Amino acid sequence: MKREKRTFTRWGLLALFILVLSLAACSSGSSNTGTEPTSAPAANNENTAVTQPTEAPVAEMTVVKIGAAHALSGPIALYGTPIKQGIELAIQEINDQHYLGDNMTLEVVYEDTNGDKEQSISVFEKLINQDNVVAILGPTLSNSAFAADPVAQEAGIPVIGSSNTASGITDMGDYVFRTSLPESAVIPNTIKVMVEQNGLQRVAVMYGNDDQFTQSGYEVFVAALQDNGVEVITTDTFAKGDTDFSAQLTKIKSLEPQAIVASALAEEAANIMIQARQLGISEDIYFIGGNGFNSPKLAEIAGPAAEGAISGAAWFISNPTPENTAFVAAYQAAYGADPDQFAAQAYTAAWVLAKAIKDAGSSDPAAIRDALVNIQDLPTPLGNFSFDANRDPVHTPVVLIVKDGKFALFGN
Ligand code: 1QQ
Repeated sequence: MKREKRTFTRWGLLALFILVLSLAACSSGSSNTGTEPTSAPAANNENTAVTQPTEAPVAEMTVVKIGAAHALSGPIALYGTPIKQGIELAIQEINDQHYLGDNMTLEVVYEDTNGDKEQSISVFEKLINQDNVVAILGPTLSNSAFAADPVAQEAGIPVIGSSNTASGITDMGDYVFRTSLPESAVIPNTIKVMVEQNGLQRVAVMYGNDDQFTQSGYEVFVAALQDNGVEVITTDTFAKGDTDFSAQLTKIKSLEPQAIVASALAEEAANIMIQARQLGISEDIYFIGGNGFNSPKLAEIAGPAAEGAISGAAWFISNPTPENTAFVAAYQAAYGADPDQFAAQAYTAAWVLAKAIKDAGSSDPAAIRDALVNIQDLPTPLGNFSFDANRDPVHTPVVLIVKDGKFALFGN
């Protein structure tokens, strides 16, 4: 009995030794698709040397997964599509340049939120719990962000919005960041410029009352109008998906404002502009909007009715900095179209995240969050990029005007 047991133990040890050797041989050529930092060198170099004495050890490749949750279908896809392209371009550059070293690359898991709150929540849950992403870029709308960002916050996964401009986004928690200038940092400047350069005094206000971005934008407009002594002669509301604005516009026409301030997403804004001109509201009465106006699709949909529309923006295509000109050229080469502000902000968000992963020297979400906070003066198409103490971006806004179907600089 005793002797038999010893023999068994010896055979067992031999089997274990063979197993270890064969596992070592296998893993020397495999790639790691997990999200562990590369700082741990290939754990099997010694064993590899035993089985393959003449070959240099093969370093493992770490693929760090990040999530991108954006509106890729539905009416909000007019924002989500350039956003996705901006992210793709940045990730391509980051990986091509071996920005994170020779052993680490980024992989993006794209998910479609459809611009919908509930879908944004489920997409965030999938990215975090199934894909094990280390950070999330998105979502497109503030309305979705207020629903989904708490999921990331609770899971300790950094989330970087690049198009969320409502007030209060980053108040959701210390894992929430954005590269998009909030309306509160853009609109007051827009109104000030319109008062100083156009003598703005009397406006009608329209806003979507079922969306957190259009509501927040409305509040910011009202405060800025008041601060600049501009009279609001009427306020009218609408909802997402509305197509008939004739009741509001007929009333506005009779009151003869100088301008119509519209806190609206692009599709509704375009329809409002078209119908205003159809109802005979003169071209001298121009539209003033916020971030919702910043898609080139606005002028594409509204055509001549968008001419003269004014918007507050965070970025302008002709900004001549080296980072911006390189970005615009690379985007044009990749997609055969001009980038818009949403693409520029999304491209910046992806680079900001890559920089944080690099600075952290780790793909641990908490370490990435801490590195994000410390990003200072990173050269980007938006300018030298830093977050303020609330994890919002700090840079100068611009005022744009639609001229011949394109955005031109009005002032800043
Ligand atoms: C927001 C916005 C929209 C215009 C994003 C596309 O700024 O929802 O916050």
